[in-house]
Amino acid sequence: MINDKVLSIILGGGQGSRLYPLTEKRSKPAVPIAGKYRLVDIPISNCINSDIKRMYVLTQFNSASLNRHIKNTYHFSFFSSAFVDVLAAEQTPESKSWFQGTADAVRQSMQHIKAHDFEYALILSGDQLYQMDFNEMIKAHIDAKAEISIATIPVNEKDATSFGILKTDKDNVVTSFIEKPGAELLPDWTSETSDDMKAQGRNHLASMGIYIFNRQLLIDLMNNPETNDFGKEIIPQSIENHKTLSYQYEGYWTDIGNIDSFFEANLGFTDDLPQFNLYDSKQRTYTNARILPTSKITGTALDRAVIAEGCLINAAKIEKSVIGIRSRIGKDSTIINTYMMGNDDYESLDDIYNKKTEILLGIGERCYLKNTIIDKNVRIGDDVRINGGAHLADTETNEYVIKEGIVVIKKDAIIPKGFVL
Ligand code: ADQ
Ligand code: ADP
Repeated sequence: MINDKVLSIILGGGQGSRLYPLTEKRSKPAVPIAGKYRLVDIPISNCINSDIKRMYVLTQFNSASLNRHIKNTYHFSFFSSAFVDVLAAEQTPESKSWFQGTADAVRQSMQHIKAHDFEYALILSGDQLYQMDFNEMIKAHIDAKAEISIATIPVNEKDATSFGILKTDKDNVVTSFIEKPGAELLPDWTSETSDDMKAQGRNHLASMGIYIFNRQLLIDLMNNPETNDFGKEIIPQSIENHKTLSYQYEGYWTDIGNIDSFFEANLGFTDDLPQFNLYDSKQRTYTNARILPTSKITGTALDRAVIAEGCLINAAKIEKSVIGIRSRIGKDSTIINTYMMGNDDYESLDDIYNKKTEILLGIGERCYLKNTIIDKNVRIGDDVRINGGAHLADTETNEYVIKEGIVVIKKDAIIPKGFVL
């Protein structure tokens, strides 16, 4: 089987500054999404669904929550060669610094990667939401006798400046590549796309940051210490001498690398027909099987609410919101356009009745929260009103950050009773 010849390398994130403050206390792959998953579950699930079972997750710093999540979630049979291992930037006699970029992350991990028997390295981003069968891409790579393949997707002009943009010949072989071109260059970088894509104004072919490299080529390229990044250096420098195939994909795919796109992607799960289908038994999304109790909801008007397990909800209204595991929401509160990540644990009845903490975990009574992301283990007192939106300027305090009108309450923050924003 070809899948046995593939080793997957998941780029778990650099400093994660674009997702700050969600990455303040954890590494990017450990950021919770859709109420019960972590970012890293998406590429790992795609690999498992494609029968690729050897995965490294490269991350800039080693967070306890990432290690715990991987350790608690991905158990494989004793007799199988499958594994998901985290490789954090480490100091060795050869390298004393953190990863300088995506290629440098792979380079610094080559001693672990090379120890495996594989023919194709599948390099994936850790911050994208999509469901893709990698076997079709691998098959196209082998059939074309390519040395490198890049998964590509048509994008519109507005988005094109954020991606690597490429052009191909009639056989889908990449002939030129430019990383994040300025808007003035775009007219020279259009491609012929399908009628459906054209109708949506998607006339530029973007790299999805998903690559296949043949083993020996990857080893050779990693021997050149001058290159730090796939998009900026390796790909543009390789296309001339190494046959590079564009594998075009037209399904749902979104980059969730910043707060705005992360928020949109999470609220997307409340759509009538979410573009990312969690309810598909052929393409499961795996995560920690936490053995949580059912959610208990009283007196709440629910409209497009996605509610994870283990919640205790007495709110008046929840609209277009994702409520994560073990969330607690008090009486008469209203939650709109919000992604609440939930809690790592419950407070005991003793703590609650004996008022050991003044403000309980979760959201208090008579609160109004709109356009917010509430990180884990937050305590919001009674009568708090946070009305996020474009009228709020970007700012940061110890408790929250506002980015493009979205109010992000930081992990473990305590918002006092009666606070208004
Ligand atoms: P970007 O997403 O902007 O563009 P980059 O920031 O390099 O590229 O990130 C790619 C992936 O690698 C992300 O998952 C990121 O978290 C991770 N990453 C970044 N630095 C890392 C590091 N030092 N260690 C470990 N992981 C790291 C890339 C390509 C574009 C392409 C887009 C598609 O360069 O050509 O269009 O992806 O999203
Ligand atoms: P989840 O995936 O449910 O968010 P985490 O792995 O982040 O779970 O753990 C949630 C909390 O449970 C942690 O903050 C920690 O206190 C506790 N916990 C879970 N697993 C362990 C473990 N193996 N050792 C110690 N604490 C753990």
